[in-house]
Amino acid sequence: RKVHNLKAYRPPHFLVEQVTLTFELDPSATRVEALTHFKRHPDAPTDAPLQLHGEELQPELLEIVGQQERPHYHIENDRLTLTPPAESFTLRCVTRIAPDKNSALDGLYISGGMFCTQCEAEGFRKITYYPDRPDVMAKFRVTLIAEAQQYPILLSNGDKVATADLGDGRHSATYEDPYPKPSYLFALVAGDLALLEDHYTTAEGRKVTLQLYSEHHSIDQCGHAMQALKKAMQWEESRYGLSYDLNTYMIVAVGNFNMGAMENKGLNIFNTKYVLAAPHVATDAEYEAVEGVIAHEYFHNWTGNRITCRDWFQLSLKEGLTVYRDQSFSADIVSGSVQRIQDVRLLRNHQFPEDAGPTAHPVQPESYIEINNFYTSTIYNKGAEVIRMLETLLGWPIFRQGMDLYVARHDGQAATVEQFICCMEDASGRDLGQFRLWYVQAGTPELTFNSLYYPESQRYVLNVTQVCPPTPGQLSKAPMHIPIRMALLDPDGQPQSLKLVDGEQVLGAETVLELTTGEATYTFEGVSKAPTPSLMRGFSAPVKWDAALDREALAFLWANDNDPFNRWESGQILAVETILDMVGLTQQNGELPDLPESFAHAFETIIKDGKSEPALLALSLSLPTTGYIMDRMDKADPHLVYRVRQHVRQAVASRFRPLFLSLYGRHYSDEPYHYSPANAGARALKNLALDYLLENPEPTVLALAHKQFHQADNITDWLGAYGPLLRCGSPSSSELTHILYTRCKDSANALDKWFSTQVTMVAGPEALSLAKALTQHPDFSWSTPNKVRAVVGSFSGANPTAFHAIDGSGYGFLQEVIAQLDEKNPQLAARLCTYFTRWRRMVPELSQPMQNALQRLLDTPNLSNDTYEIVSKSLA
Ligand code: DPP
Ligand code: ZN
Repeated sequence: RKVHNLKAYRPPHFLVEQVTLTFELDPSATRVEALTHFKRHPDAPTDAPLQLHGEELQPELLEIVGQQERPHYHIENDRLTLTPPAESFTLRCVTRIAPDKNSALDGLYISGGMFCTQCEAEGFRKITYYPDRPDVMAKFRVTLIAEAQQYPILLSNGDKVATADLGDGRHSATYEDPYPKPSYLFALVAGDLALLEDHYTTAEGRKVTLQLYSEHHSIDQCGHAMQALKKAMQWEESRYGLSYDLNTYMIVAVGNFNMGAMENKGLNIFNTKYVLAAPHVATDAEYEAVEGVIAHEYFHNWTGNRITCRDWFQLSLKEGLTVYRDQSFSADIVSGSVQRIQDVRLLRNHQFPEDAGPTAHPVQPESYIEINNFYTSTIYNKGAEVIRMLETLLGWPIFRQGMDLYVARHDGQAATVEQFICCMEDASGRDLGQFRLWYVQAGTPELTFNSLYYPESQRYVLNVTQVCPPTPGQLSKAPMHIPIRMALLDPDGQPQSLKLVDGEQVLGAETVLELTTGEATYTFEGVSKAPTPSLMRGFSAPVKWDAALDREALAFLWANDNDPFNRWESGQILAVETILDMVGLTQQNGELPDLPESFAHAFETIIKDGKSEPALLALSLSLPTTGYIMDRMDKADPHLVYRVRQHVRQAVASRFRPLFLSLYGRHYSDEPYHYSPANAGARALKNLALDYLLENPEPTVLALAHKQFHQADNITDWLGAYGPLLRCGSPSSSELTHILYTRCKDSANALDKWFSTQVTMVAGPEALSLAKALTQHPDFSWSTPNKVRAVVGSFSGANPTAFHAIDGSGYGFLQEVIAQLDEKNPQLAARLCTYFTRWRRMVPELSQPMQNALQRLLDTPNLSNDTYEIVSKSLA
């Protein structure tokens, strides 16, 4: 299979100045005419051929405008090669495509009766022959022609410049986008859609019309997204001084979509999951996610669209940077500390395992077979952490100057990661040579701290070492440039002021140490009381660390650290260590040990904490996931970890039953649902309490849960009661399942949660037959990625005991699903393969059947590049 290498990058031989597209939309035979004006790249050799991409296409017509004779060309391996007639010329190309047969949801396809597109990364080549690479930026003029009755709304990028009634039942609309863009940002939509409209006036005085389109029945669920969009526009102006640059900003909600959303210039296309929000269809977490994704796509207008990527190896240039920006936005509008903890949880649950597995790759990958496989947590979330470290190292004002320089220098260009770093260097005057390693070295660095306090000299010595484990193709690593944000807490939990021996200045109560070597020692003086170190505050680098703290110190930090992230983190470490100890004891003795008193006491202090905001407290009282605990084991046994974790939950739940009951009562509300961060936090804490209480489902608690389920007016609370009731095997489950179905049946997004909650919460062998049965449900569809993710994704990723069934039945199910889906939708199939990639880390009785499932996939005939790449790398 063809491997694409960063080193092989060459600029294009021909650039495109203008492309004029005309679509005659027809579900089974859409005619696409492209008039593309090419101009030879100034550096290209004069005899360079013109090379165009095209997949699953046949040209019906190919001619050079103004020339009688037909051009010479040949087509091979999805490439059309043509001898150019001149330095600059216009090619007319007509292709015919069948959107109704496009089940890969890549290129032009049909979702719920509407035409829509997804062109990132390489979908445009399924529409017409074109240099489908991001460093070719062109002005687009697009005319859409379609039946007026069936497709009254016609949309494309930019401003609408003309409309016409064609007299034969068809109508047309023409759009012009004044900003040159790569083909991956092209979009069109045609359908019968409802519109929600609003306005925003930019700081520059531009009056922008904001349009949100969705199916008629869900247009009343778009208000939250509209508010989020306005907040994002305002936030970017105040934080970055960047304003929107067209007269219209359109967002279309689409039911069948592979990704979360897509930042096409002026015409975002969104998975409905990240647009629609109403009390009965979206959970609190989804209300937050809508704000985050709306902001993410909006922020791409500058970091992605105005400045795009030179090639796909630079993907994190736009994605890491834009995730960093949307995270900062959410931190500002929701809660900084809650947001930080959630971002870290996401990184640890997805990126750390990826970085420790067979598909590990640097933030700037060196090679790929299928670029769609590289829209990963490493590119997005680790990429965002790398940007965040730059902000930490340079400080916000200098970082912002670097951003301004980046925009000033590269606006209108297809840029590289290297150019971005150069801007940060030029703005700060600092050498970021070593920092660049974050982009090219894969793997999660591991820090080990050791410290000693000398009361006589009032000195505190902190020693730290770093190592980065080998990853595929990278056996040894150089030390990285790692910011360590730290403080030394006195016995009251207050940070003491810091002064390094030989250092000129007093550093204040918190400082950032810059580790650049494999080992370093820092000596602080004037430390009057034995301190507890608070290290990596705010998660100052995407690393793992061992702070070498005993349980007492962890409990102290869990209760007292004035850094909210570290307070949460200390509780997580304490829980992981406690559970791992108990796992060891269970293995030795064959029976579950009692919950250690030390943990119970520490937990009690937290649950009695009256000061923390409820959302933070809910996070603090949540145990680390089974997956995260397993990552800490050489050979992971999901069944054992699950059992021990459940045992801890049950022990805590019965011991603190009165406290959980009082938490529940205090945060219960009869008010009608209204989303706000504060309300969401209260619901989270209340539902967490109920979740614990239902570990011991006695009548009082069951009554509370049923009351909540029957009386609540929102899906957050329905699921908050329904999920744990299902898990504890309440006899009312099937009745509740039916009631919940009737509440959800009119919303695909609500139904997704009806599906996923069932396959997640039903434990053991029953879950597999349930998952299989649900794939036969009339509301399930293999063509809708959200549905596949709700059933197959939740089963494989969120139900460890069922997926890892010892007879291999869970693996067999996933493997068969992947093999079948691969023909229809390779991107989705390849995503599902990631549940198999960590097979080497499992206990032998599981790793063997997992490996077998991967091998059977590899042996599947006609495997797509997408699936082949993940499977073959996993087995390598
Ligand atoms: N649509 C994806 C995102 O916004 C890819 N650009 O991240
Ligand atoms: Zn993005």
